Amino acid sequence: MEDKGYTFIKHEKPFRYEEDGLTVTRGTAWSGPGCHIGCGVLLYTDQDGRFVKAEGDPENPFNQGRLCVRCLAVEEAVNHEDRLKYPMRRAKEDRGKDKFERITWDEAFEYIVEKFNGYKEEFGPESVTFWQGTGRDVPTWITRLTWSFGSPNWVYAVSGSSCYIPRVAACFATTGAFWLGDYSQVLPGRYDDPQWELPETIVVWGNNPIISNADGMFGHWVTDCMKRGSKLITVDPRRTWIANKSAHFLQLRPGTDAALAMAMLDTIITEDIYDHDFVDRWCYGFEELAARVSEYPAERAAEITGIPAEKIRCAARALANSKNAIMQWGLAIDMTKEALPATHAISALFEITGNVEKPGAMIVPTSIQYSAGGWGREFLSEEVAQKRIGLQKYPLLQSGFQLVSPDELFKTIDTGDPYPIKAAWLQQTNFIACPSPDLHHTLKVARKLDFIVAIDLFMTPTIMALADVVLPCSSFVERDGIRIGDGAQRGEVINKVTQIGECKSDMEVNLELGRRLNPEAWPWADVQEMYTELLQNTGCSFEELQEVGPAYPPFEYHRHEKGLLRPDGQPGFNTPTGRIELWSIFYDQCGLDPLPYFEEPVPGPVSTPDLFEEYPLILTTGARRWSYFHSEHRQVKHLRAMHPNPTVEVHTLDCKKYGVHDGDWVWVENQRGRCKCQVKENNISKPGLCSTDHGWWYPEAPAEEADGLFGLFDTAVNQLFPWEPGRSGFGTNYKSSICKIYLVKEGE
Ligand SMILES: Nc1nc2c(c(=O)[nH]1)N[C@H]1C(S)=C(S)[C@@H](COP(=O)(O)OP(=O)(O)OC[C@H]3O[C@@H](n4cnc5c(=O)[nH]c(N)nc54)[C@H](O)[C@@H]3O)O[C@H]1N2
Ligand SMILES: Nc1nc2c(c(=O)[nH]1)N[C@H]1C(S)=C(S)[C@@H](COP(=O)(O)OP(=O)(O)OC[C@H]3O[C@@H](n4cnc5c(=O)[nH]c(N)nc54)[C@H](O)[C@@H]3O)O[C@H]1N2
Ligand SMILES: [Mo]
Repeated sequence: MEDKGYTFIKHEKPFRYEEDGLTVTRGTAWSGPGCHIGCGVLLYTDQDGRFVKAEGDPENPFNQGRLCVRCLAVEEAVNHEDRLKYPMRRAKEDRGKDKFERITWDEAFEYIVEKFNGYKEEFGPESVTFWQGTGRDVPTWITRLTWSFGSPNWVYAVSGSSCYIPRVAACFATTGAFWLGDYSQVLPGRYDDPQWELPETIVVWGNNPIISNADGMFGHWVTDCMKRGSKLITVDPRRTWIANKSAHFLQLRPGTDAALAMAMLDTIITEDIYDHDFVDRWCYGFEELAARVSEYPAERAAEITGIPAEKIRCAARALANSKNAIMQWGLAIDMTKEALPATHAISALFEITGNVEKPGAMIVPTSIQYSAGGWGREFLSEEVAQKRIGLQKYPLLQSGFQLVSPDELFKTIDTGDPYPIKAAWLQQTNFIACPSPDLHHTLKVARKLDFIVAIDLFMTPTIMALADVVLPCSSFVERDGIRIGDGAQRGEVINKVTQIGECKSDMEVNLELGRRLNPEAWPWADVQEMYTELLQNTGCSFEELQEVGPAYPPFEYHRHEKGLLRPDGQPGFNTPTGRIELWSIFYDQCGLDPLPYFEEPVPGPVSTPDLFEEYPLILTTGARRWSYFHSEHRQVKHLRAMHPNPTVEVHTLDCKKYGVHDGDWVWVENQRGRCKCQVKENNISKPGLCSTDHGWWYPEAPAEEADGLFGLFDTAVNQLFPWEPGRSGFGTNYKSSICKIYLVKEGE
């Protein structure tokens, strides 16, 4: 081990030991089944090598022994009889039919290599595309696979890339970094570390951290802080548990977040309670911002958002007058069409109040990963890189973002313009059932692909409808792995404790396939050797980290003052002006409005009043559930029991108005399509708002496409949404639409 200033954990026991006739292995729970964070776990196996249970590891500073319900039930998912256990192949004309045949791994790899190389030769490497879903643990490996094959087309098939990416894009464009709330997670001593200070205020904005634990953030850090005295401001159309515990609850109409943020900015500026010193020294464009937000006094925002003006002002004052504050924001900000200006406005709230790079405020964690944002870009030629789909239409994609514009990709697959797309590699995504809108159109277009390979833990509607080759993937207890970066920066390991069927991990598969496609890019003998290369910043090999992880990089506050946020070592932020750009030079150069703005969601009561007469309820979708990660876990009995069917939350007054009752099956419909849900009568929203689940399908329903594709055609809420991103190419309205509800007739 080499000393690189990292802090390690002193464990009492080795990483593997015996206890009461079981073997206990310490490690991390990271995906699959799906999860964003990677909690410290103790994994128990019996004498036959069978995985028995997972428990939280009290020695791990990240989760301190706590686990969510999906990890407590992970044994059921791992040992489930429906797991894919060996590679399979199906003739292209049998897509949609349950006609897969078992093949060997070698046959699978050889077939894929032959196909991919064939397209490369005839149509160029850009004709082969590589798809992932939400960032489980695949970006590092899939980018290397994509780029070392020579393709620029790395795909995440959600319209407007509207998960996390809009927030990251907006923060990078305007501040040169991405910001996280400081819950002490970067310090191994956590809440007891003397450097850390408790946030006085936590603003929970379009996020439900207790349930979603999103993007590297462990939700119970919020309750840990609440217990120590932090006050909350919550911005959500639904009265969540956290909203009920908040000093200020701003119950807004979905999709109006930017208007609310601008009114709060206006209050803070006109009442002169912003941080003058920070704004003078570190912000650019304050006067212009002040002029723009003066168009949104609280009274105007009250009309738009439905929140009384005085409530908006009080919340703005509480934030501005706090010694330090965290912006705990979430997906709802990305899932609005003009997500970029919304993010710009919301970030300005913590920026002009000086909640930057100080304890208990917003921080930029030290990066462990030299591969952040993708690994192996050097294998992609600049000439081919310019062919990335969407780059011409959306200049913002130039700014270090390596993904395609998914909206443009579907047009390209459909039309062959500007070039043919022939193949797709699907890794960790169930795209027709979960991220992609416009199900029938999407399916029709995707079917034009000549060759589709998927790797997954389970059979899914996407695989049944589209895949020509299926590869069985390991869960996290069946593989060695590492977790570096993403959210709370720390380096740690995932340890293999069992084997199911012939499953291989994503990393083994990418290494083995990558080596066959471009040996130079994959020189390692095995995954452990590959991990050691990636861990080089920690000074540990994979095997060393098994014993001493997690590894924490050195961290300090106020880095903008010390020249630690810019590559040239100058003080300030990594933007053209060296300041936080409230007026963005980069947006201006991309032909976008350099200041935040608000645009009404479409469709909606204001933007499309005629449609709203026919579909008189506001619709939001996808609020996270404890027991499911997106479209996963529906086969896991004890998790399914917690939430057996897709639901639509309807207010009591609307239940009366539309003649429906709790437990009734209804159609939720708008001008684009409909889906079937069970009514959950409650009053957590205002009357006039419905909220549905997302990602539903029924693993127990008939599988073949002709028989409904696991019930998907009835149940997919994304039939109600189009491929339609915001002006920048980022953001879309999955969480702010309109609908009507009516009872499902017998036999339907
Ligand atoms: N209406 C609406 N739609 C939404 C949302 C919403 O709020 N509302 N949310 C959106 C968001 S934010 C996102 S990120 C997308 C998510 O979209 P996706 O990430 O595509 O999510 P899933 O549909 O769960 O697909 C994940 C698939 O990967 C498999 N899998 C899990 N772990 C592993 C693994 O380790 N290896 C491999 N190879 N496979 C694995 C699972 O079995 C599953 O089939 O959905 C979006 N869709
Ligand atoms: N259990 C579980 N955890 C997950 C996931 C999962 O599927 N299941 N998915 C993971 C993924 S990929 C993501 S992106 C994250 C997302 O996790 P979060 O960021 O927490 O997002 P959601 O739960 O979709 O929505 C959060 C809140 O936004 C509110 N909301 C809806 N519309 C609006 C709006 O227009 N404005 C505002 N301000 N609020 C609104 C909802 O009522 C909800 O309470 O969760 C991750 N974690
Ligand atoms: Mo997401």
